[in-house]
Amino acid sequence: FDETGLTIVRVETRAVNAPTIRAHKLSNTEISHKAIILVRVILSDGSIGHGEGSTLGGPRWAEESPESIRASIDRYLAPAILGLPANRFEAAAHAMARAAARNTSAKAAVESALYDAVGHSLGLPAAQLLGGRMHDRFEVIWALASGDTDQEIDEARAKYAAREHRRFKVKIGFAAPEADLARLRRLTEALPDCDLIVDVNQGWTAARCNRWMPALEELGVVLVEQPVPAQERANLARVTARSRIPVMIDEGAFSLAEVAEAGARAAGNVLSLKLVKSGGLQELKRAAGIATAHGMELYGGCLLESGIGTAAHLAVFSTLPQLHWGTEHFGPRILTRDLTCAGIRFADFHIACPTGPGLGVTVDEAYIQELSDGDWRTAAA
Ligand code: MUC
Ligand code: MG
Repeated sequence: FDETGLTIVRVETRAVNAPTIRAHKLSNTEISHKAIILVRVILSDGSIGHGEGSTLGGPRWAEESPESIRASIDRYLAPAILGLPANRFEAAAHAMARAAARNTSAKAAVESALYDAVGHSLGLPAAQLLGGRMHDRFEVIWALASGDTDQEIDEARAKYAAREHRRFKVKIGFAAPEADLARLRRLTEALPDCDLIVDVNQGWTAARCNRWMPALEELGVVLVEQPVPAQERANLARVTARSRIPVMIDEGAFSLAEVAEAGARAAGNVLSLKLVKSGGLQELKRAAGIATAHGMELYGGCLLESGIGTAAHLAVFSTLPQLHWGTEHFGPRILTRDLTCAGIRFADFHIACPTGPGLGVTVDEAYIQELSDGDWRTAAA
């Protein structure tokens, strides 16, 4: 028993497939629906918390799939935490770490739900439980990823005119570099007041980087994300050393040891922070600390989460002394309809950090019911 007397009594999962407003293309996958595993944690006082397990294109962006996330929660992670004191977050994370290696998206989903549930029970925002807020809002980046330049120009101009976004991340690496460069040139000409970031999603070799990074520099691209394969941290270090544009490591650094290695080798000078990589809110804060200790800048990454996962990220981001590049949590807007109906607010190129108890969002139960093919499934101890 703990100070509050609260225990974890039930963990439930549910699979939904939420449509996106358009196709979203990466170098290695393309989606028109976002598969999401939702988690619900129920405490002994009846408090409920929600979390979200994210993937992109099945096991394409990383090794976890919606099916594996749900199975690892139901079969291993939930039994490991059932009956534990609810507000001992470190102990719950430790129990999950012992129950399963990696499975970071699954662990992050459960931990998000736990913070949400305890926050609701105590009437405190999750950010308060993570050290307290230092920021109220962040500049929010939008991703251009249809691959159709005319459509992307129209989309970006509309976002800019509506004061929704003025920094854009362009997904490249699915076409030849010559074609990507031509597309980027048209985008820079059409969006003179906007910043462009490119995400190659591991699509280039180090040799291609040597050949094409100077051209990106010439176009005024402000940041290049994960140009080479994830496991090639030595090559990423070489590319970073040669580049005058900041280089961000994304798929190449999941664990704290990988973040430390990236920092020590200067494999990237910016880290993309994601729950799906860190495996939990506390671990995400630690990743930020390790990167900062190595002099890396921080970027608030996403994996197209709905408002639930977005709020979990914002809870952590809001407690960091500095998030140099702002965040790309545009997920609630890429879905035709978000899974939350209150708490997520975008205004004047920014996203506001929710302030209510727990994650500070209201889950749209009716819409979730509409989207999912089954009911909540209870994990047995
Ligand atoms: C990634 O690799 O960054 C995040 C935004 C987006 O458009 O794709 C994702 C994944
Ligand atoms: Mg990326």
